[in-house]
Amino acid sequence: MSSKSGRAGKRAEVSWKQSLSRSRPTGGTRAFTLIELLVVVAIISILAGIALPNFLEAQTRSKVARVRADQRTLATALESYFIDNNRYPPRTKVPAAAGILGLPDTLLRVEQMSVITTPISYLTSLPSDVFENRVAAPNNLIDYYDPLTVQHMRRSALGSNNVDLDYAAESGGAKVFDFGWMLLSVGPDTVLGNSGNQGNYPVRSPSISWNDEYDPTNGTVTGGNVTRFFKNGATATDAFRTKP
Ligand SMILES: [Ca+2]
Ligand SMILES: [Ca+2]
Repeated sequence: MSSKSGRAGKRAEVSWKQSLSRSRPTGGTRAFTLIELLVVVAIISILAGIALPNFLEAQTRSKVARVRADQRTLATALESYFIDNNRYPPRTKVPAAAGILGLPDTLLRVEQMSVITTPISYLTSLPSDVFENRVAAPNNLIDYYDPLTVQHMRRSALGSNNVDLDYAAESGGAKVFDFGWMLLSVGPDTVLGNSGNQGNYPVRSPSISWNDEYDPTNGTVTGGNVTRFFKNGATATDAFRTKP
């Protein structure tokens, strides 16, 4: 009798223990506590904080490399055009008053750099500026400053307020298109100048701070523009300060 009741008591004890272990919240033994989760979240955010700027910098660096490669391709196309036509393409529609340029009518009607892609395809399409992906076409293209515009900028840099057509007349007509072009990307800050204006194509105003060249040693994202000049290795000084 006593052994029977003892066995029954043990059984009751075991089932009580089982029910206790079952009723104990599993969260207490297996899941993470709030503190542990917070620590994990903190560690992840610290790691992300380290990795993200590196990733963004790498992205910016690769975009700059892409712009330089596109400018090199454009430069090759421009030089090929020059070999065939003995002048670089005029960037903008030349006004009627530009008869002094002595250019054929067909050229006077030419606008922008469409002559690079048609009728002879020196390039299948004009490369867009990877830093202007939020800008509407055609302003999202890499800007091209033709020799006429560069000469105008050269005169501005020298403190002369002569308009470009004056220079065209002085330099003997179409010859003005054989010297000094510039290609420009707005660069990592995605704008052309201090006032936040975007790179327009065709360029509306030739007044930019041309000496503001992008240099990664100033920081990956800085205000400078990425430019390429008519001759490999030529600088803004060559283009805007030196007389041809
Ligand atoms: Ca542009
Ligand atoms: Ca810029």
